[in-house]
Amino acid sequence: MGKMMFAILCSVLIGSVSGAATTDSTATTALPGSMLFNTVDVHPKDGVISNAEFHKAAYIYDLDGNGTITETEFVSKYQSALDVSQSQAVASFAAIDFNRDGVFDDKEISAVFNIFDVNLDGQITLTEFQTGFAHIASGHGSNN
Ligand SMILES: *[C@@H]1O[C@H](CO)[C@@H](O)[C@H](O)[C@H]1NC(C)=O
Ligand SMILES: [Ca+2]
Ligand SMILES: [Ca+2]
Repeated sequence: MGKMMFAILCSVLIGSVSGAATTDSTATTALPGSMLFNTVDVHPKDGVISNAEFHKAAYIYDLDGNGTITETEFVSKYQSALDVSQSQAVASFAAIDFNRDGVFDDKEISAVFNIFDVNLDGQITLTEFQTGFAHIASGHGSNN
């Protein structure tokens, strides 16, 4: 993705940080970020999530294995995996489906990775993951 697009994503995310702080700070505190981190940091299990690990984890949501992660697949899996309501899962999908075509594609997976990877060193630490995940879990991302 271009620098411009990334800057837009960052500003959107930063915008949502201040919004989240004032409106729903309690909703994002109890999320199983570290548990999820451990399921993604697997190969190698070295305390950071690489781009490859992140992509691999994302494709767990491709339930029929046809190479496309649809909104239906994401919402279904995310809802059961994280024990959240359907509307929360839909909001989380909306936060990562940047072009709003109903598919979470490779470009968007990379975009989310880059948002999580705050210091842009190509790795996501547990702290970076928990922060990024809290925003997506609360439905903040591309749209508010
Ligand atoms: C995968 O299936 C979905 C419908 O479930 C469809 O929209 C999509 O185009 C399919 N992708 C491929 C690569 O066949
Ligand atoms: Ca699929
Ligand atoms: Ca999309």
